[in-house]
Parts: sequence; structure tokens; C-alpha cells
Amino acid sequence: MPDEVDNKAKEILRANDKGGFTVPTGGLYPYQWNWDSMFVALGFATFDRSRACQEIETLFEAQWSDGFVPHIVFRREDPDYFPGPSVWQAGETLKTSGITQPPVAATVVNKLWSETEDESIRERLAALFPKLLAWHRWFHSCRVPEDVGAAVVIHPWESGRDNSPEWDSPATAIDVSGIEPYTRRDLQHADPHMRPTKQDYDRYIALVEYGRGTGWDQKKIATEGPFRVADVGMTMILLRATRDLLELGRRLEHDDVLPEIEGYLRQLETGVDYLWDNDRKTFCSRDTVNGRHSGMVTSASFLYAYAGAGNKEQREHMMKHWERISASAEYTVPSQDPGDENFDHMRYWKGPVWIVVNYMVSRGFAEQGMQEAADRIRTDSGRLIEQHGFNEAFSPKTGAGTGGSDFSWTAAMWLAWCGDGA
Ligand code: 9WN
Repeated sequence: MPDEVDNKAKEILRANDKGGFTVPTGGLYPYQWNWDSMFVALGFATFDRSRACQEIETLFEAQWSDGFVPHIVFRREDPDYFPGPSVWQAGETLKTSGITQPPVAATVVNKLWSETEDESIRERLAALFPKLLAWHRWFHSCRVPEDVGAAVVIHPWESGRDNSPEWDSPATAIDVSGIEPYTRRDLQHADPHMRPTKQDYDRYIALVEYGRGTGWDQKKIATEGPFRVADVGMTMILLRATRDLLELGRRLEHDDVLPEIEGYLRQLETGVDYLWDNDRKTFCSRDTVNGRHSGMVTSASFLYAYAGAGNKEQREHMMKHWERISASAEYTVPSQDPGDENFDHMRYWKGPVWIVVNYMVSRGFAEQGMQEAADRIRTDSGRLIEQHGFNEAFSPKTGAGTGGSDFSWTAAMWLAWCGDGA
């Protein structure tokens, strides 16, 4: 059985490999996505390190000259996905979207570098260092306001947690009255009950049209745009990636830039406090326009451990949330607290379990000595895949798959983390 599942996982990665880059799944997502590719690289690395490097290299081929790395790279027009390149109208060397996604790249590159002694692979990974640094610099000039210290997302898609209830209140400020008529393509591939609503999509498109209207002036969008939310997931992932970038910089003896990276680290560490909601006693996202916390405990809240963030008291409060949520879910980690009124076990980021988030939360818990919690997440993830297949996400109540199937990052996580052979 395990061999069979391993083989199926490899088969999915190979089938979704479109020649040096991997699509998240056929049909629903026919392009290269930023953070998907980084998790996919971890999967490829279990049987083909060179192909793992290539996945990262192809993403960075789309990097803009200011360091920005887009959330989607469009190498061709595909009628299966909306909005495509003609709607975004962004990119330099390649056509891209105009927003970014959580920067797991430095963490992945550092991990792959430390796990191999193969000089040719190490050289390729080392060549990525200046590109990673440029991306982190871009974050600090365009997404981490000095008085906030946390990473702001200017579009729900940027967070990678598209329809999280955390965005519902800040998104009411988005004016959708002037948007151009459009046809959704995602509903041809996935059940509407599992996808964001029309209201969500109208807002997504309004924000794309707004960004396009500025000529993708990232500073302007981040200081004047209608949606500017300090995102707990983005911040914790960026903080963790900054630690890994620093470690990689030391390993590669880039001594000249280490103080700069240390400065980024300090800034993000203060940003973590900006995200602490002292009423709800949780880390959560916070609207920078009106200063309001979402007050919600999402799976991204638990990334504090992965980021190495939080003081003793904050961590104790987070463990209480963990005990409550893990006791109420058949499968951890639900993307939304099952006790929250917005919880919906089948709808995308309003409840379902996402294996890549599980990987990061579990890794963080293990690193902080919470082995039992880490093991529970890993076991649940393996069970979900073995019993229900390589889905995009899963119900935390029944384990049923939601969204697309034969999903690349789920296959990659089986191989690299929660499968029997991992
Ligand atoms: C928009 C590809 C991506 C993931 C995101 C996930 C979903 C896209 C969409 O799919 O978002 O970027 O169209 O729904 O939310 O995390 O990277 O798998």
C-alpha cells in the first residue's frame, strides 16, 4: 500500500510537470504558482534534486527587476483559468500576475542546500541567494510598513488563503461597482460549494483592476489601495524565511549582507506583536486601515511556532487554542476554528485542512518541543491522503476531499513529509 501511494504521488508530480515547472493540478490551475512550486520542489527533491532546483529556478525566471516574485507565472494563455495574463497585464521577462504569495522559497532553498553534499546542486542553490535577498528586500520596501513591522497583503490571493474569514471585514471597503463583466472558469472544474462566492470574486477582480490601473505601482497599492491587511500567515512565513535566509547567507559566507538581513528579522519580530490580539489572546491578521484585529484563530495563527515567535505567555495561550481545536476536529489542522460562526468544513479556506499548512505548523511545533501535537498533525495528514486521495484540501470533520484532485503540493508533502517512506 505505501509503495502504491508513493508511486501515485510521483505520478502526479510527473503528470503536472509541464517542462521545468509544475502546475498545481490540471484544469483548475494550469499555470505555475509561487508557493505551490516551492513545496513541490521538496517533493521532487526526494527522488530528483536537479528537478527540484529547476522548479525554483523557473519561478525566479519571472522575478521583476525590483525583486518582486509574482504569485502566478503565465507561460501561455489557457482558457481554463480566469483571470489570465490579458487581465493582469503584468510582468517583465514573462507574463505574470501583479501580486506575490507567501515567501517559502528561502526556507526551501536553505533546507535543500543543507541536505545535500552534491556540489553541482549546491552551486545552483547558492546562485539563487541574490534573488532570494532581492525578493526579501522588495517585501521590506513594498509590503512591510515601518510602523507596522508585519507583512501586509494587498489582495486576498496574495495571502494564499483566498477566502479566509479574516478578509471578510476588511474587504467590505472594496468598491465593486465598476468592474468589467467576467466569467469564472473555476466553477467548471470544482463544486461551487467548495469555492469562494461571487461576492468574493467580484472583490478579487476589483482589486486586480485597481492594481492594473496603477500600472502595478506596488508602493502606491500598498499605501493607498483599498485592501491593506497585515496577514498573520504571510508575516510568520516571511519571518521564518528571513531566519533561513540569514542561515543560508552565513553558510555561503555572504558576510556583507548579514547585518541587513538581521535588521529585517528584528523588524518582523516587532511586527508579530502588532498581530497579537490581546482580547482574544491569539495571533491573527489585522486591518492596517482601521487597526482592527480579525480576532480569529486560523491554521495560520499556529505558524507562530514555525516563525519562532511569541513570548511564553502568548505561546501558552496559543496552546490552549490548540487543545480546544484539536479536540474538536477529527482531522487537524482546520483552517478556521470549528467553534467560529464562519466555519464551513468544505469551503476552501473557511474550514478545510490544507496539507502544506499542516507541514509548516507541524514542523514549527516539533521545533518548539511540542512533539505530540506535531505528530498528531503528521498522522492526520497521512491518513487523509491514504484514505481520501491527493486532494487540494480536506474536510476536518469527514476527511472528504474539497477542491481539485491529483494535487501537486499534496503529493509533494506525502513524499517529503507525511508519507510512510518520508
Ligand atoms: C488564486 C494554486 C493556488 C494556491 C492558493 C489557493 C488557490 C488561486 C485560486 O490555488 O488560489 O491564487 O484561483 O483559487 O488558495 O493558496 O496557491 O494551488
